Amino acid sequence: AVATIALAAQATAQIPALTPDIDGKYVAAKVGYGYDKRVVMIPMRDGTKLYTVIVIPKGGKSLPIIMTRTPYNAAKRATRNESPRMISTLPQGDEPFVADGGYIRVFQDVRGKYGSEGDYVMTRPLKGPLNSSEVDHSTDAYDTIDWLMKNVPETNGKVGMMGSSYEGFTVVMALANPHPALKVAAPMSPMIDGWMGDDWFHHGAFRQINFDFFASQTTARGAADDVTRPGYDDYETFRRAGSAGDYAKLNGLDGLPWWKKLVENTAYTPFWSEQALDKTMAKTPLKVPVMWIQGLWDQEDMWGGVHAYAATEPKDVANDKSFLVLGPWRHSQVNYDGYNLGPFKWEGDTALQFRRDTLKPFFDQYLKDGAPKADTPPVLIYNTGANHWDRFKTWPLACESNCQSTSKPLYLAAGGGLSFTAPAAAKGAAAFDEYVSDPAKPVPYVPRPVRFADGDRWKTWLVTDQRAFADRTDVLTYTTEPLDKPVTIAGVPKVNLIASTSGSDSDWVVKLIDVYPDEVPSQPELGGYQLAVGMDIFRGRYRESFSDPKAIKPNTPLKYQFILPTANHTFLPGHRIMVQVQSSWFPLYDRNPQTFTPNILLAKPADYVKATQRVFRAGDTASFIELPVVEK
Ligand code: PG9
Repeated sequence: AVATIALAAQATAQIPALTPDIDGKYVAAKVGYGYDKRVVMIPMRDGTKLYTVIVIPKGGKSLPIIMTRTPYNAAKRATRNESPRMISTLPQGDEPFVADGGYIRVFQDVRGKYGSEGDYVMTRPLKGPLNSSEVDHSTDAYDTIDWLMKNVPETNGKVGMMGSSYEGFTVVMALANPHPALKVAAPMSPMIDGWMGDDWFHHGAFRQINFDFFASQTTARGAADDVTRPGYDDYETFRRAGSAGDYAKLNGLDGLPWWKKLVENTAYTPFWSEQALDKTMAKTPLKVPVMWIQGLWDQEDMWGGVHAYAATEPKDVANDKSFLVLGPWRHSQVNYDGYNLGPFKWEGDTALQFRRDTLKPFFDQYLKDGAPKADTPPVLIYNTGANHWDRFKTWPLACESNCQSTSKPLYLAAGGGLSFTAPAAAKGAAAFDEYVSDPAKPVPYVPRPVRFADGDRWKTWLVTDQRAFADRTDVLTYTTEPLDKPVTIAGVPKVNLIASTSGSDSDWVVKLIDVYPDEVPSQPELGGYQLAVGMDIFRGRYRESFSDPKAIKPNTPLKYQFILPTANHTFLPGHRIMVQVQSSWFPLYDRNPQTFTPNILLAKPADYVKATQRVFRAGDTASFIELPVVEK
């Protein structure tokens, strides 16, 4: 018994007391780090502090800063990989800038998101009628730059800003009243006018894919839960729900403040027109050189970059402030690989070529002490048919008047034809083609099943083969003969549709398509491919006024004029040009009930009716697309 007691005492002495293994004291050893990452809370003029990550090359001196202001988590944006190398830590798009340790990089959370204090307001408008507070993204950018100038000893006192989409919008905001140290800016696919053709609406038609976006943006300060949907096919889910408003209600999104703003501003109210940044930027000459950048198949912000360029260019009298770059890219692809978009392959990595050979020298010129003047073309645009970059002095090359070439009408013709020759006046009854648009069976925007959550499908949807829709009985298709010589367009195609509906409201979707030859030996899957060069939707109730919607007079041919996305495209010999017309594009766009209701977002099941649609094509009711054809 004595021995047992002795053994037990010995065992107790050897067993250490239980202690916790997370003591919160660990600091990772930064072995071999080529940079310093500082996280600071920068105070704004109203006392709100914004979470800011500053990444500085080790030993850096007299370096310029490139800044991005984001609603998408600055800490994450500054951490592609956890790596001791700056090039690996920062996003892919930054590689040319940081490869030689020549730049300081700053990412900041906008107010109200992730690490930043303050209230979040979706794309917070500039101070003024829509913003009675003393702060906006322009003042926040100003205050941040001011702080960086005083607190980052490694800088040479020069700042550039770049960023895409929402981050492009914050770049443009900083230009409204730029800090003197802001020397250059590159808004990429910036959100400029959310009603005309960026994110929220296109010519008044609501983009339902944004339910997911604003739910993720406005249900939490940080990362929000993913939106769940009951079925695999969003086409069916949204069709069953009814109107966009019914979908919002069913999913508990109708209480979100942003949804209420959308419902109150379904038309082009001052809420939209007053915050359209192309209008703001047009008012005063640019103080800072700006390179407006976007993709030619930009599925989110197709309107912004080109319109902001067009708005600022006239006041750029010395031709040294407003530059335009359009690549063969999807939304934000400028910051990733640019070898291809879907099955369309380009001459190398067009995105890297641009970042390395054009954007970096442009930033260097304005930001690096003693850097040479860059050889920046006023306009750099990829020709998506001939497959090469074009450097132009002005843009567009062709338009209705005062351009190098004058646009040419391409007429919808009898028997599904399409021709540059004006059709004769119809003898007897007016010539038209007809289809029935049935809201119960809307035309899908991509072949079903439709998955908004499938990011890869979304990124390439604008280059979807339009053959999937060409033969539906509710899609009209018009095609030229195979071309015997190239036709190059460089500018903005404009739709002149003369159409009637048996309903009292209607949507019109028009697509300008390059039809590939029946056989493409080098890439057989492109044989007969119908590639949309530009397509868009127009909500008929806005025919006379964007701000004051009106019912459409039934069964009356009326003119619908709207623009298609900007294009620089050569239709090659052997290809055909095609135009498709339809009245729905679901579920990307909510359905038009085809009965005039005060607010389409709140339409009720009884409002949805079939309508007989006619597209006219002769004499003074000829429908055509004004094509910006370049004459040699
Ligand atoms: N296209 C996105 C967005 C920007 C602004 C408002 C709403 C959406 C984006 O990619 O950031």
